Amino acid sequence: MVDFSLYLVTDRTLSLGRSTIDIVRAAVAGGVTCVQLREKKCATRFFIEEARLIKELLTKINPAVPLIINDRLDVALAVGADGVHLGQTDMAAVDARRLIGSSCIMGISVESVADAIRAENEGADYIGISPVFATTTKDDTVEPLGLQGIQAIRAAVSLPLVAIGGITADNTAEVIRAGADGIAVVSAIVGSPSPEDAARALKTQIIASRQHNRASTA
Ligand code: TZP
Ligand code: MG
Repeated sequence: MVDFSLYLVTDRTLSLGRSTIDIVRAAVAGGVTCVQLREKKCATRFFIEEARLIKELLTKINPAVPLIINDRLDVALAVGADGVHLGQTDMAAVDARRLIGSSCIMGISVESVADAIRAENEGADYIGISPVFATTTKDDTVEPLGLQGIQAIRAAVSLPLVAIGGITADNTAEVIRAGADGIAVVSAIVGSPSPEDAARALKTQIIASRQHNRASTA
């Protein structure tokens, strides 16, 4: 069972000159439970080399933390990554599933309740709700879905839900209370002077808000 509670999405352009591998190492030390390698502009060979290094690192420091590759099934298959993450204009989920097989994790970004229901029907393992809040990290997002968007998707599907977009330690609690199983962040960790401390602060919020959810449903 994969723990999607604190999901790091990498971005070399926001890392203040630090390497992705150093960011990942620090973030995992701070409590990140899942890592997505997201490379929008680099040679395929570089992407594969980097993915292989990060897979080796995770296997060494915390084998329970899966490596998910953004968009590129070929890169995921080449390095034996744990999963792939696809958006609404990437390869269709049914085609991807045929290529990656049943044991590879497949995450799908959704921008509406209808997308979420389709992703569930098409064999996704988890859903990324995108974006929850406004963000400058990604420039082709739809209007933010907000906390109401999380609630509506929570009511429609039973897959694990990971919220992404504009999430910080200040709004993590409301995101979890709205029904997300986890948060995915780029800038809150990658752009922090201390990715380890940033991850730890987010984790603290997640744990506290889960306890709050449990207490209020008991
Ligand atoms: N997909 C939807 S929003 C987003 C991605 C990759 C970027 C989120 O970045 P940040 O910095 O956590 O707002
Ligand atoms: Mg994509």
